[in-house]
Amino acid sequence: MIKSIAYIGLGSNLKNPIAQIKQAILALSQLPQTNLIKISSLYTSDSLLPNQPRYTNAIASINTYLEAETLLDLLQQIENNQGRQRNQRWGARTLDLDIILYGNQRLNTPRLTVPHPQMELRSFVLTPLTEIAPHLTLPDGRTITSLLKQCPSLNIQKIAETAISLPAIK
Ligand code: ROI
Repeated sequence: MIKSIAYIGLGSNLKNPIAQIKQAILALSQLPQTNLIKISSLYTSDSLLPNQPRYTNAIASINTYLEAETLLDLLQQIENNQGRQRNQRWGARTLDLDIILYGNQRLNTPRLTVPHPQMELRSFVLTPLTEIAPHLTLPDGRTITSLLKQCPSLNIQKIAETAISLPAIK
């Protein structure tokens, strides 16, 4: 099996978003064949869509032996465990977990596109990603810092240094 570093985006804008994200980080730390490496600070930002509450977001990096689609299955289970209702695409949600990057791979299957196709428009992905992996580049060679410079801010604000302290959950 091959070990990959993956970056997971966490987001919530319903039912105590900070608690949702902390609980999701705990669940990530318990994934099989996976180690949590780093967790960014927590940030709030305006929704990309009008008339939704602001979101709270963070990024986690993991080392994993799971295949990308197996990882996706387990992330969707975590979302469902935290009461995610899939009624409207793009609707407000208790928890959203996205695979942003999976090693240096490009994937395009009916369920999964990696790198995340909208990451360059998402300050709430690029800002925490730059915080934990400032020298990261995409499979096409672009740097995340160059993407962040051209990305709309969505009034992003850092609200806490770290989502959770790692020793507390190990
Ligand atoms: N907007 C922000 N700020 N953060 C998100 O995580 C987020 N997720 C979404 C949409 C509705 C696109 N907007 C978002 O799914």
